[in-house]
Amino acid sequence: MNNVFGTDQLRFWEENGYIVLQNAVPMENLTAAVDAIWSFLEIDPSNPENWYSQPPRREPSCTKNPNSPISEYGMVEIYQHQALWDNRQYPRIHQAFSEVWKTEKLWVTLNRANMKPPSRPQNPEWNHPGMIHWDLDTSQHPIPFGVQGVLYLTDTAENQGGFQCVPGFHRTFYEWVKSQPADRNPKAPDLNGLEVKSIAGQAGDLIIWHRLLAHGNGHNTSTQPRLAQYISMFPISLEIENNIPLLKQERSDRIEAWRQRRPTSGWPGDPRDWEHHNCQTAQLTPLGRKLLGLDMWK
Ligand SMILES: O=C(O)CCC(=O)C(=O)O
Repeated sequence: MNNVFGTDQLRFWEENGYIVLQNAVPMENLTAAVDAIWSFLEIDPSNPENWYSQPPRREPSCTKNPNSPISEYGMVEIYQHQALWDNRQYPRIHQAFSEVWKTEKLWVTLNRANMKPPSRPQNPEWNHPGMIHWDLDTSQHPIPFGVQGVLYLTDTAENQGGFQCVPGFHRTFYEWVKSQPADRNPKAPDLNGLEVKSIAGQAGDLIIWHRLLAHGNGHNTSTQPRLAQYISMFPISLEIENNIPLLKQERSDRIEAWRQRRPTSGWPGDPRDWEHHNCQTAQLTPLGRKLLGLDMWK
């Protein structure tokens, strides 16, 4: 496949720490993923009253509504649906991650989706202002390179609760950190002096970001829900390749999760076990089998 990113986009990536691939998947894939999220949530989206019908789980301590399949950040506990797999195994998405990693030998993350309804006074539990964090411990040395990604399933305005980040922070982090107290939170920055930008996008935009960018999702003050699927890819690290028992364990955890339509270990998961009861094991293409770890990259 031809490269999907041009020189200007790659320059933008170096500079800002994120990059956007437009039309990452066809429209029918987006529609299927949106339908899957609503079915999973047992919500008929045609009536806006329904968008609020699942009370959100409070993150990260899960003290409120611990059995809900959706969190106050809009994280939807759906992982193995065919529609999600069809996006993961879409060749253009793999090509984008291959260009960022400079290798095609990647595994895909078995991550979830997002649905954030608009805030409104009647549903204060859904009035989440948004969050900014890192998914890694930024006190470690050195911080290994890594990326994360999100696919916008519908057009998303700047005030619709979509992806937000501190652009360029992957370059300025090391200077910035010298100005911070020793007991700073290594998972979330003090935002004083940092500029958070909301990234509006169209349905089908895939945003890939450097994981050193402080990031999160925003406050949905629009009139439409925000819908997205998280997709990232990573090379099978040498450490894992060289450590056969670890590779076996990780592979079998992934394959079992796919086969049983359940999350891999470490995710909150869905107490209803909806995917296990309502979905078939997703069909994988030859690329999908490699991205899962069912077949090995040669
Ligand atoms: O919802 C988003 O776009 C950002 C999600 C996020 O913060 C994460 O995946 O760590």
